[in-house]
Amino acid sequence: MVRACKGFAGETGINYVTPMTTRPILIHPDPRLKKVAEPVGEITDKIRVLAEDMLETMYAAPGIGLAAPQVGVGARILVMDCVKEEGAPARPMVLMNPEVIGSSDDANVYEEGCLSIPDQYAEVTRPSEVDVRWLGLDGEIHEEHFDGLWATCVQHEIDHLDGKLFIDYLGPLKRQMITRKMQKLKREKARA
Ligand code: K1U
Ligand code: ZN
Repeated sequence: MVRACKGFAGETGINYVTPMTTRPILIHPDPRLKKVAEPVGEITDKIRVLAEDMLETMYAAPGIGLAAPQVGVGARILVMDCVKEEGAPARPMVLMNPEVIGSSDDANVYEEGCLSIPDQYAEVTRPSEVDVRWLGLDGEIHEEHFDGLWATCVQHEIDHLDGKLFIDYLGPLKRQMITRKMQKLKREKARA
């Protein structure tokens, strides 16, 4: 589909007419989800298209975040929009080479999900607030303090860039049970 990315304008720097594509999301277990992603060097058109496709894929899923390894690209790029509103994108963000540069001592428990582990949810404890530094599509370094769902989401997505899934925080039995369910789901999808 070719359409103007009006909704993605603003801080993402994506505001031109371009084909937008959703990409297939990898399902756990997949070795590409376990790899540490490579830092982004130059901001090329290929990177811009990837970021745009990731936002499109995230909104279509629907989800509040997505990391490049989930669409099979081993680059340190994540997108997120945790504004809970129906309809148009609210605050689409593209973070490249994100780093947590500070985190609160107090923790937050959130029942997390993952687009690579469909229909499975579990409580994960993480710092409730984090300071994050990243490279934006505008070529500038950004820093922001995140709390609430944004803090949970950005940590979940940075984990993806380090080859880590939310189930890695669970005990071995629960993790194995979820992994088996996903193996079954993948076998069924392959047969269909
Ligand atoms: O990384 C991902 O797989 C995306 C994931 C992000 C996330 C969810 C919950 C806690 C931390 C990180 C999702 O978006 S799962 C879907 C989801 O949470 C959601 C979907 C529609 C509306 C609201 C939330
Ligand atoms: Zn995830």
